[in-house]
Amino acid sequence: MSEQRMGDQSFMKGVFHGDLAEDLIFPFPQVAKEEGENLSMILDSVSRFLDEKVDSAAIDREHSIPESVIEEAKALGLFGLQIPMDHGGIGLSTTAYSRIMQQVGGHDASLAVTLGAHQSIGLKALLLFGTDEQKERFFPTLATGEKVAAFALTEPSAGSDAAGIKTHAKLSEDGTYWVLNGSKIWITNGAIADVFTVFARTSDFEEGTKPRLTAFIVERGEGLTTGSNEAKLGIRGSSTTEVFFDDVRVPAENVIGEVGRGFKVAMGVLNSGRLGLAAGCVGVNKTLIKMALDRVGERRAFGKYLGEFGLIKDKIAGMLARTYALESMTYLTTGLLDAGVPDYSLESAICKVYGSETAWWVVNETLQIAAGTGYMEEYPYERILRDSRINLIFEGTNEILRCFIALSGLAGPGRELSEVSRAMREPIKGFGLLVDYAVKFARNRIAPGRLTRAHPVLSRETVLIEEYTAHLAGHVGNLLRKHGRDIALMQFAQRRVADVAIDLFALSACVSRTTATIESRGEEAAREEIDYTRIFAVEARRRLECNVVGFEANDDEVRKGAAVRSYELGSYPFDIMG
Ligand code: MYA
Repeated sequence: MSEQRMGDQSFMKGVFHGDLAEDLIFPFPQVAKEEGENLSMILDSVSRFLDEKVDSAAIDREHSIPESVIEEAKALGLFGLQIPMDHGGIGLSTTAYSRIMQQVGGHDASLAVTLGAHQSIGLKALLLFGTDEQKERFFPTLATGEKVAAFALTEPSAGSDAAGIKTHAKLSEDGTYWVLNGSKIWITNGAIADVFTVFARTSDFEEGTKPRLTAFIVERGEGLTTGSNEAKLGIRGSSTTEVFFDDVRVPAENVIGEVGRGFKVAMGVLNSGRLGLAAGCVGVNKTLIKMALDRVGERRAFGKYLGEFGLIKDKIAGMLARTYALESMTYLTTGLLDAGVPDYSLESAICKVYGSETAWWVVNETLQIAAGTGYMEEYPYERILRDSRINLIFEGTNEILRCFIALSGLAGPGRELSEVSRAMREPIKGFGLLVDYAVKFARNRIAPGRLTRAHPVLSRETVLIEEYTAHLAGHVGNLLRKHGRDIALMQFAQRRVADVAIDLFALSACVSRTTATIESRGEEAAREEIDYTRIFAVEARRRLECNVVGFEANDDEVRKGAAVRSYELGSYPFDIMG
């Protein structure tokens, strides 16, 4: 691996260059012994609390989480999981935090979202970018849950387009405070939050130019009001409201990070927040798998248990393998973060997309196995299905995240190619660069990235990763050479690039984790892990083949044409009546 790649410190960004920076993903991260013991104890008490006190059907029916449940969650420390101990929190790593979110998410989505909005994103900017003074001031009450946090980014004109924010802040003449005006929508914890991380533009509005955003800590008080709770499809026990700022005075010392660098703060928060969501989805999947297994073991049809039918076995195998892939990629990424790897933005976006889609698929299949029972309100299936739908939307829609995965991955090779093309215009000055590029190009052809640390039992899966990493790098080069900057507008191609990246990361995570299991427990004891990896790899191969073929042969233009013509008509054009 070249030094520049090492410097990137992102496994997936390396993959876009055709590199497999295996030192970043091997060995599969383990929870440190001391934290593991602490985590087991916390998980025991959290599980007891969830089983004994959290009635999800009632929360859904009543559209609220009982005060007693929130109070007990606070008493258990669930509002301060990652806040450092010297500020009154438990000081857990991201891996341990995510494992707890997994447990909560697997039991009750409304509670998970309330806790997640507080600490996955609400107070995260303080944790990542806050000054010692700010932490000192806010953490003690946030850690105990005496105060609740929320993350206020989204606006009517700024959903996926986070840069479209209109809420603005103006510095007072004496420079001691900012005056905040505007509004936010769909703010989780809106009705219960006391402390909001708010993103506002601190540059004048100029059509077509990106604003300078700044992140502020804003306390509930004069000028800050919240709307009533929204009626929602799912996660009904969580609070979602509008938030209004009417000449709210925010002390200058409440700026988080640098003035004008708020977009970086927002993205930093979301990069880490998306992992909590992915972990929640692991929990949802495990709960559903348990429900599906109970069902197929007790329900009989045509003289057999459901579990004896081939099509049911197929569904169960898919659930197991996809959940294994999700769990592996999520905890591989939390491990990277805990190890101090600075850039995990691509990996966390992949976990969010794959987690939300896998949970959506698993809930649908579990409901299908339960058939009529699954559709009835009396049973939990339909509630879990409703609760799971939001995961594909919030913390970045899966569509916008696919574009982000592709474009962020393409940026490195894009920069390299533009440097090379500049060097070609000035071959004498750029000679060294051209030689480097030619050497790398030749090396990638003869010896594409290799995973030498994968266990030989997984050689087929390893070759699949290596082959398709080379394909991805090749197609990325072709796309960039052919379309240049226009690739930013080509979402069909971006989706294929993102889907290849998602499968490569999932497979790499499975291979790393299964290798660790084989090495520690032996091949025989790693039977399930090996089989889950194989099942996932067979599914992934089908998608990879299809996506790679699609780079050259596709019906993208036909689809675009059909869509655009329908926009003019405004409806479906046919009727059998003529
Ligand atoms: S909170 C609201 C969620 N909103 C979003 O997620 C917004 C989505 N939008 C975006 O992410 C961005 O706007 C996109 C960029 C990606 C579209 N990391 O020109 P650009 C850099 C690092 O591409 P844009 C909610 O839902 C980029 O490289 N850097 O920007 C709460 C570039 O840098 P440079 C990044 O076109 C729900 C610069 O920024 C990243 O404007 C409550 C500009 O980039 C990144 N990620 O758009 C949830 N992205 O200039 C509670 C961009 O140096 C959940 N950049 O080249 C709790 C969990 C529940 C558990 C559930 C259990 C069931």
